[in-house]
Amino acid sequence: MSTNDLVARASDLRQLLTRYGHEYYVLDAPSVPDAEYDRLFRELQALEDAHPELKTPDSPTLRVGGAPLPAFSQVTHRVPMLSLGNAFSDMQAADFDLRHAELIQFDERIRRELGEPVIRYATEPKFDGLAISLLYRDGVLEQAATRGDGISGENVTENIRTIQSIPLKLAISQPPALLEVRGEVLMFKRDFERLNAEQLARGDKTFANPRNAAAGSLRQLDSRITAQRRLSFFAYAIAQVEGASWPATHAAEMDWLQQLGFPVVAADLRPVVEGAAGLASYYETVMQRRPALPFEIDGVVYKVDSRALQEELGFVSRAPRWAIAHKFPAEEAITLVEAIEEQVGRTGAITPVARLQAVFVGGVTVTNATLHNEDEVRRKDVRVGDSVIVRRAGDVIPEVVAVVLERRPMRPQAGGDLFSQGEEPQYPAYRLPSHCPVCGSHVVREEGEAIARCSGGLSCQAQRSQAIQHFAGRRMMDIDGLGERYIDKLVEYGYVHSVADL
Ligand code: JCF
Repeated sequence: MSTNDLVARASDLRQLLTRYGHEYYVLDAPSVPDAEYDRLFRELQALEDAHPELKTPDSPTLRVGGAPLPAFSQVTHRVPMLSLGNAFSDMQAADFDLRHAELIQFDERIRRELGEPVIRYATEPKFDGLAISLLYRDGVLEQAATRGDGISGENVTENIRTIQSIPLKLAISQPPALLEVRGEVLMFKRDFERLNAEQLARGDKTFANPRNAAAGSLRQLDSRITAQRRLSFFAYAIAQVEGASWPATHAAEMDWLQQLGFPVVAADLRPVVEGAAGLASYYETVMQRRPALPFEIDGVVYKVDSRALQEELGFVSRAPRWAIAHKFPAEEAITLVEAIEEQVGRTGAITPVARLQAVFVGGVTVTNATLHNEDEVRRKDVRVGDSVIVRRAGDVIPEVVAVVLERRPMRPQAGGDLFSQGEEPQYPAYRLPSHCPVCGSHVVREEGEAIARCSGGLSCQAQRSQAIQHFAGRRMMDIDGLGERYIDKLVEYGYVHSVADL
């Protein structure tokens, strides 16, 4: 091939791969099989390897990562990365005005300052990830930086290029001379689960939540590691534009970002609403949808939709006066393990349960959290006296995510002397009891099983009681008035030994 042909082929391949990648990773609608993408990718890689002068800063081949950096360099943000003021709602309150008092105040303040009767707000989920700033010059990604302290952050360009959904080149023929886009890097829940399973299988450390996993993956000096983690991105704002006009509303800005090739959150999750009532109903809707969303959010964000009105409102110190974050109840909290006890299920399955110092998490007060099974307790090394991160998402059973090891109660090591004053944990590692805590029968755990069981069968009061509960329950005989407590008493006092006695 002539040099001209090579240049043209490389350019065609880049264009095709960019389009197919966008279809796959942003639109979720691939138009070619994976094998075709891989074939073209390898062709471009081979071309660039043979003719390094063909490499360009927007080449999809950069997405596999490159040589490790000695350290991240610091970059000063051209436009500071601000924070948002907060509002909270008390969802326990029955009355609308009490439940959403802070929202009503926010809307009143804005209306008063603008002298407008009704304000239109752009809404969006508040992503629980890491804020990133992306700088495009003449349509090509030039630099990506973390928020840092808001004034300067770390240059993570190499790592950001490995995120498949972030355009290396804007999807328009006449790109603005300069465009700075802000958004959030995060890890989808399913990618987080998969990563943790892989880490576990490899004997590497697992991450406590998708946010930590995203942060840990983005802050790798070796971008080839970042490339192997599935990170995602959502754009949520423009920080500066040169050489194109800035859309007149936030909603139009989001639509434009989408046209330029950026992933933005689905349109039904970012409606434009009116007034405090519109905000409140959006908040309650998103809170309902939260557990089913594929990514974690810690609240929602409201912005005055009109850019003209935003400019009129301006900024206070480090936050815009025209936007706030409206937080959801936290899904994670730290509390103390007071005891670890075992629960015996209907089929004898023994589940270790952490008895916790009461803590408000996920909108309710939690005093127990499941530890799943013996291996899980040992893997997480949960002990009495430990401070633990408890998580309750949606309606799922609260669980202990991790121990805060720095807070573990320690004592001087037994047998230590002047020269070896080590410390050891005050409480021993957990062991499943050898006998059922309810009936004293042997506990057995079959080879290859995660679950240990009480071998007592229906001679075990716990198994009997739960068998009867199961029989009387909604999914079986649905016997009115025969609930858990009543059955426990009937079994405890020996009035009922089996369902036949009912
Ligand atoms: O997570 C978001 N949707 C979000 C977070 C959107 C924004 O416009 C933000 C933000 C955090 C800080 N703006 C700022 C200044």
